[in-house]
Amino acid sequence: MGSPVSLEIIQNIAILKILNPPVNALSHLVRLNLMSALKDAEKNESVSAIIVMGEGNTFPAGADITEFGTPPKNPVLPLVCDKIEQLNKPVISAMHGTPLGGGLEIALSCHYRLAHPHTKLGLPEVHLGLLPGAGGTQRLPRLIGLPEAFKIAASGMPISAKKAKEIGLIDELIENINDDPISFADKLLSSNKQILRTCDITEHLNETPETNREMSKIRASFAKSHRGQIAPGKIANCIEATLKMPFEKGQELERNTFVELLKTNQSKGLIHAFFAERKSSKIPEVTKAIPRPLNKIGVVGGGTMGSGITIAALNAGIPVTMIERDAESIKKGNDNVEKVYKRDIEKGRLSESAVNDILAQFNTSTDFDSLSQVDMVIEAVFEEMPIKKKVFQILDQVIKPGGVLASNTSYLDINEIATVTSRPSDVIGLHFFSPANIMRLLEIVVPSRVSDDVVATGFSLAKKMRKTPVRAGVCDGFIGNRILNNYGDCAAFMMEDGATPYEIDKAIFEFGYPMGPYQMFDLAGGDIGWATRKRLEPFRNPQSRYVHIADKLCENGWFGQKTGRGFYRYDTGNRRGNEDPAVLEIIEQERQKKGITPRKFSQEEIIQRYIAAMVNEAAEVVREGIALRPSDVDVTKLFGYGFPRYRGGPMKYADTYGLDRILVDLQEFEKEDPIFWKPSSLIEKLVREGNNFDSLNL
Ligand code: 3H9
Repeated sequence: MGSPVSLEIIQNIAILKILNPPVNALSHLVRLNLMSALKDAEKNESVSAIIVMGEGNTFPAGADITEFGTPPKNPVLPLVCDKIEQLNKPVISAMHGTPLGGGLEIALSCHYRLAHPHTKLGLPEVHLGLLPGAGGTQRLPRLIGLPEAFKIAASGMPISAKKAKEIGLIDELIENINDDPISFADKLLSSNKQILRTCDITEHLNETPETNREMSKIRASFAKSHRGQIAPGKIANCIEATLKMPFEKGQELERNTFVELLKTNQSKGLIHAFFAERKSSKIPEVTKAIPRPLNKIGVVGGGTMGSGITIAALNAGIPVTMIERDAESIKKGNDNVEKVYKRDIEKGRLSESAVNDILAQFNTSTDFDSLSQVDMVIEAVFEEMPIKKKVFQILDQVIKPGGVLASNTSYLDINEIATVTSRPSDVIGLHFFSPANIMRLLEIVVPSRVSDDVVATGFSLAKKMRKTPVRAGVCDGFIGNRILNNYGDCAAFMMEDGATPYEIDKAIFEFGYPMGPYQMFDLAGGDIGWATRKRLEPFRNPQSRYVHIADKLCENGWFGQKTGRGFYRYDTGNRRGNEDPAVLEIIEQERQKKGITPRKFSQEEIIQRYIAAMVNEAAEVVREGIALRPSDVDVTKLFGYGFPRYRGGPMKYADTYGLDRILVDLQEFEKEDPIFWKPSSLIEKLVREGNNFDSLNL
């Protein structure tokens, strides 16, 4: 294997190119070779200037994340950056693609920075629970001032090259990534101002009341948007240190804080989430088959789900024909779609002409025959088996051979739906989450007779729509909703035994969820869960505990936000809702009927039970092969159900908490309800073997 860093000398200019596909991550081998190429260029007397760039797709997109957690090997990245900055020959970075994290830190230590206009520059370490650990927190404020540096490092969001030029992060925009840096170097060598070390710049390091005010404002806003996370505050501390200590001391603080953050469970959880998200699309069918084309799709149903799916497809550049049963429903579907684009225009996200171009790809019809030429049709009608079956019988008649027939069902048996068609190998489940144009998760449900290329087509649709796909097997509720039902039941038991829904919501919110389960049920609509409970009633184990409280609320017509009342009251137009004494009254009546004397639940116990119920069902989902691996459960819960990303997902959380401790909790709870709390045999096996869920993440 050749060196990942090449050194080419053109006249008196040394060009160092980093090649480590796919993203030119700064692995140990890259750092070693970069350091040695820098030393060669330094020693070579014919070299007057040095250009650093990335080969292929991008300038380095950061440190090699796979090396985190292993002992650091010299030369560590901060040393490479210092070496660049201290060279006595001008060093120019020529960036394209995504110079991120350690990649951008290399550029910050160069004496000049050039970037192609399409370049996206950023410091995304915060997304991994870390901070820029190779001088980023010390050099960026020196270049662009504290507030801008803090926003870039604490948001983790990349900025465009144009913006980078405006704020002084780069010196020039370049069109030709190969020739323009050489011209820049030539110009530089003929001037007398040649070496500009970022560590020596002081003009932005003035502590003014405005800077202090702005920093406090940004700190407060990140404390809210990154609630519960350690890294943003630490980033602020390091950035503010530029005002208080010399560069080397600031670097030391940064390095020590980086090492400290690397050891936290938050960073371990976020790094797990990074790889889990990418692993979820690595499934057997995708390696075996080529996806079918997706040039045009049909959507049946123009309600919330159907219109959301339509928008997701249109945004992915796929023309859509929407089917509804009559003119009135067509109008509603149309309005649902147009409303979203109107808002995009108002918010300045899209221009009017861009929206017109998108909507030119959108048709509606009441006639199923209009779908005859689509490559895929996604059914999003009422969640009732007879209705779904009727739609699939029609689709079987009208869709061209080879077209994919997909159902957006969130619970129902897709094997059964497939039986009404003459082509079960073309039938698949595509479970979108509401609002489908926004939510990243897509459960791809694989029935027993579907062909591999149809599954691969589902994953290809997800990619086009920039969704995060998870492969799920067929069972009631698939991965996400099946597990939700279990911890929903657990919450109901705690409520009946003494906790109020408000205490439960508070505990779960403070665990890191955006909202608690009862706020979520109110938002989604209590009628949805009610319909599922009624559908499952005939199959319920008569020995299993059942809590009637939610049904009682539904019987009153209290379906949540949409009816102004659910577990909370929304009568003042307040979307967060107020606690409702009438709900507490209903809960009390139910307790009395069952002779339950309410007891206190601490916040800690609420979380302990809630998570144990979630993990126990999730283990069954993995054991039965409904999810391919524990990390797929994590992705489902992170992207579809608001599990706090910095905890990595329920399975990662269980590993961190200790699977043996989860088992002890389950065994303890089992004493009060042996049916509900029966520990999953997978957890028992893993604990017996001294293993954890991560051992199954192949
Ligand atoms: C850092 O720099 C710390 C320093 O401050 C201090 C150090 C002391 N390492 O996302 P994709 C893999 S922290 C290792 O699908 P895209 C990825 O797993 C780092 N592997 O491509 C995937 O592998 P596979 C700060 C990495 O085109 C493949 O590359 N930097 C890394 O959609 C393709 O990735 C970041 O956090 C990495 N750094 O997006 C940037 N990056 O094919 C993280 C990617 O086996 N990366 N891989 O599944 C990204 O945000 C996106 O990958 C990027 C490309 C936007 C670059």
